[in-house]
Amino acid sequence: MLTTTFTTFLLTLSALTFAAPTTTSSDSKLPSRSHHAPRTTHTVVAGRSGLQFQPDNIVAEPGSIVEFHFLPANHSVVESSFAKPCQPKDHSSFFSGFFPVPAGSGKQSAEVFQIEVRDKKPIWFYCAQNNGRHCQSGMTGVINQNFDNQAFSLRAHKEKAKGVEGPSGVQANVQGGWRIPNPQPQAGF
Ligand SMILES: [Cu+2]
Repeated sequence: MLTTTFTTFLLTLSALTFAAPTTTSSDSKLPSRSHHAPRTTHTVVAGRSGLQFQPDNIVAEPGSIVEFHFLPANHSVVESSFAKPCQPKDHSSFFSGFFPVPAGSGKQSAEVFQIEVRDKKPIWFYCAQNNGRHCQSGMTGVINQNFDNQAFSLRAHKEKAKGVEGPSGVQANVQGGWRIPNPQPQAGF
């Protein structure tokens, strides 16, 4: 009798132990994509109508994707801080590499660069092309600007960028996002 009760207790215990839901992560590469659905993609075009990103002031929910498309001639996108507009924010800041596209080809780059928005904090970015000083000439932007604080506005950021005297910085490698074949070659036109 006692044995039966004890066995029942053990069975109940093991049922409880194995009833807990388990989560698995199959993707160990960095950065991993989080698994939100449905997912919104915000398209940004670099280099249309001169040295600028269009749009350059993006509001994006956490979990959404910002997809950069590149027009002639040779643009890039790098994450910066507010305080230092034309330098990578830190060693982990995203960097797309450069996207050479023949001038006058009427085409955009065959590849795009995607980043995932992780939270609601402002993400500042710039183009690191030094031939023509793109960052200093207005090629900066922001995702999730704090609209309640004009001290940290995109306008203030562009003013700061204008005053940068040295060259713009890049990372050693493409990182912090996905450089992939252009899934929407007509996007942004
Ligand atoms: Cu550029």
